[in-house]
Amino acid sequence: MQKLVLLCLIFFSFFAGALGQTQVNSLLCENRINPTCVDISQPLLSWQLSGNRRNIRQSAYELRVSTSSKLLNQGKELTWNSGKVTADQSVHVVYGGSPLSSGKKYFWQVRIWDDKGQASGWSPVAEWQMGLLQPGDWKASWIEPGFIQDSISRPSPLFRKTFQAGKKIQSATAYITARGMYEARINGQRVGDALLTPGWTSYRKRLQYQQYDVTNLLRQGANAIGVTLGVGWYSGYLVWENSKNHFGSRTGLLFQLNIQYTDGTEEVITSDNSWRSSTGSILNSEIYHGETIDARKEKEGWSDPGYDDHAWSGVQLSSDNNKSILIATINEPVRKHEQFKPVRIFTTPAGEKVMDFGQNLVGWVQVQIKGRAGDSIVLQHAEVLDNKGNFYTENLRRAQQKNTYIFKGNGTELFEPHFTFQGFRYVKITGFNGELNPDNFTAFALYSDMPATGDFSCSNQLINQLQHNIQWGQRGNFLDVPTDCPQRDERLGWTGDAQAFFRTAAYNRQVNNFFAKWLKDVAADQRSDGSVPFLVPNVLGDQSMGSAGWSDVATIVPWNMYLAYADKRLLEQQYPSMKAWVEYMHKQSPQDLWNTGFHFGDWLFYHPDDDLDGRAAITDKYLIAQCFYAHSTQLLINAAQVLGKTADIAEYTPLLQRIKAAFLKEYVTPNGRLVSSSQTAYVLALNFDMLPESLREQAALRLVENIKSYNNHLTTGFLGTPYLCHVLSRFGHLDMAYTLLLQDTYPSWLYPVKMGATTIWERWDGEKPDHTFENAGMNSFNHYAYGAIGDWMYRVTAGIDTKEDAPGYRQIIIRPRPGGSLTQATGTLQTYYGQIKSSWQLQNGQFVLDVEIPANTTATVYMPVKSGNAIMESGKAVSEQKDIRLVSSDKEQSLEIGSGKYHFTAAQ
Ligand code: RAM
Repeated sequence: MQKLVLLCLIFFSFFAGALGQTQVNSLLCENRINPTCVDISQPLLSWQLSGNRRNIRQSAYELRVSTSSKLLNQGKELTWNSGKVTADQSVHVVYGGSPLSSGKKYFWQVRIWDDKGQASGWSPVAEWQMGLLQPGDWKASWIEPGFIQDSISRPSPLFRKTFQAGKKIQSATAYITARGMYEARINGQRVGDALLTPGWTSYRKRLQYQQYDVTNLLRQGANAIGVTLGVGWYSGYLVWENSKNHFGSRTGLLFQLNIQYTDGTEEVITSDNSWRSSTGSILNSEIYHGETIDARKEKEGWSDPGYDDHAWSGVQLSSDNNKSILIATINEPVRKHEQFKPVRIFTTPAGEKVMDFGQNLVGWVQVQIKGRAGDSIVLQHAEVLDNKGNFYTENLRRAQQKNTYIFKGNGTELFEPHFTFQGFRYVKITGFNGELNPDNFTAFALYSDMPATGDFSCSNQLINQLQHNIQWGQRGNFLDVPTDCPQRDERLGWTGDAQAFFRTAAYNRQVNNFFAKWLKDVAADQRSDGSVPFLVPNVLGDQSMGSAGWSDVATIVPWNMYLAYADKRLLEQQYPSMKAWVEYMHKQSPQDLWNTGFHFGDWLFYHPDDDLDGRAAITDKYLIAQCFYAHSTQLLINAAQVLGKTADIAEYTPLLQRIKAAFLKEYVTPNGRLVSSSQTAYVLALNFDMLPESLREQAALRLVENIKSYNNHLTTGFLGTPYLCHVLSRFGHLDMAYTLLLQDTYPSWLYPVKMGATTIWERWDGEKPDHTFENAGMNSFNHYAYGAIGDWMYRVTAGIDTKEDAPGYRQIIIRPRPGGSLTQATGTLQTYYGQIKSSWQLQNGQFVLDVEIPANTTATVYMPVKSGNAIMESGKAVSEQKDIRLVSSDKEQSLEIGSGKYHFTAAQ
């Protein structure tokens, strides 16, 4: 029967497609496919149009929502029927039906009318499930183990509960969270596949719970629930000072299972004082240090109903039973992704057994091997080998990154950790005397499960490897929060790194829910005077705040989120946080000059090894602060314009002028020379429009001169680097931007690539040409900040961008800018509307450009050819094509197009 329905569907869509009918698909609720755990009273709904002709637009839509998929199809008893709405909006349509209820599932579909007024069929049915909307919906109590916990090694507690399901089960939903991390089982089977749950938030103010459909794990009759906890971010070691218990010292569990029986009755099973507790095989588990598992201590069958738990302890109710801070999880969970086998197992000169997985990744190694009872196998993790080829862990500082598995000795045993992760390419094995076979070891990459959206490739293989490294830097550092690095005793949500990399991140993956969640923590951890922490979640305390370029995350990420995803609701929600941060700077700046306080400055800018002529590329920290003060104020004004906050526009526009005037007075000579003659100083002044028009051209020339004086090398740090090539290409120095991009001696983007890097390094010269290392105190080989060049590769080389006044790629810009020795480049981007593609090549004096524009959008395509050179599309002159509008000027030629695929050619 199912097969028949599927066949009919395939036939129908083929038929509809052949008829040229527009179809609707890819339905998203709150940016996700069929999400559970929605606690928003008016979720946002989006869909895509497709069809096989050009210029598809939506002229109207109709949405319907129901609590039953059957009734939905019949159009009966609808929770919402939007009726036919004349609008071209297909993204972030606000649910407008009757109030949504806690825990309920909703089914929905949409049909549209296209630009010809032709109706599509109804889309396939999608669904979402609400979370628990009121604190009172939580019937469960927070529980802790009933035994005295070992506060030093902290074995993972086990919790257990059995119950009878007296009737036939219709559906069952589990709501789970923990102080610490949890892994839950029902009747011996794991609940869901999310890892490191409940994820990391500012736990004192916001704690996420997850929601699982567990209908299939339950059965009529006896059932058992088993949950184990780790200390995780909640009370594990965090920050380099070897401190733990940042959010509390007592781990705990909150568990609720809502069962619907087929007879319409409901039963709720909750964590309470009837549960049992004990310990099992996890002797300790720390994010930085790894996990120790003693398989001999495993309590076999401990989450099955038949297990005998009479020797277990009871549990205690937590003294803190607060449920008011619980929030639904909106971002994608951390899951297992790529798998790697060792590409090489070898003995180092120091005599150690090491395996190389070929990729610096973040996750863990699963071991499947035989051993004798009581023997152990110890895995230590490192990113690099030293210049002698030995296993190198000094740059991990205090993080041990060590997993120890003790065998129980009955055949092949499978081990992997639960509440930790490692950053590594190399694994050293000790304690195991048997032969090491690659089959016994599998490395899994773990990261937040955000859909991949972008790709970039070109004719230069080193740049392609750079793109690979950027993407792996993102995978490894997007584990529920954006971190600086994933391996040493840090792994923290550094705000400066996140803002620097945001735009690149939003090309590579759909990061809106990931960052929407984190931005709420940014706002939650903002101090009452508006200052923003260096880290979010903030585990450094109330004094570690207010650095230029770090705290500006509060304005830079929301604004750039708006450009990438056009979600006004998010901008509105973040607006108070954006404004508070600008107000904070305002208060620090009596003469409109922000020249006080601590700043990281242009972090890790280039210091020559032999600083003989004193030319380290230092940029005055207050000059930087003033530039970011202006930038944040500008972004606040932008947001106020979008949100119609006229009073704020009137207030901040003159403030911005005064900030720029104060900058000119303090940091710029009358002839336009900046007091810091560094690349970053010129880059920031130009990128943030700090200079009057009349001084810009010569400032750009000074920047170029500076680069030349370093023999065509960059010297910028975390703050200058993201904008460096953008400033060069914007001010007419595209050639220099390409020279920097293609430079391969350090400092440069390709130097690490040439040294064999598989991720982005924290420092330009993390490993020197002689294979010695930079200062081990701060030398990560997986730090995404310098990967911010990815944004330029997508936006300038491939040329994919959005118009700022039609953001979220509603109106697309395709403006490829070939340069350097590149002969070909391709960028693709999955947007809410569908795929954008810009792929160019230089072929016998011709510029060839293949473009793909999704339905319900339009694009302006800029051809980088001399005006007057005739542009052809699929072999016909564009001037003769009705649906392409050519705008030609002395400077450039552009084409206005609608959706579809295009093949443009023109003489260069
Ligand atoms: C380092 C981190 C991070 C940076 C801060 C200032 O410890 O690696 O990248 O933002 O310092």
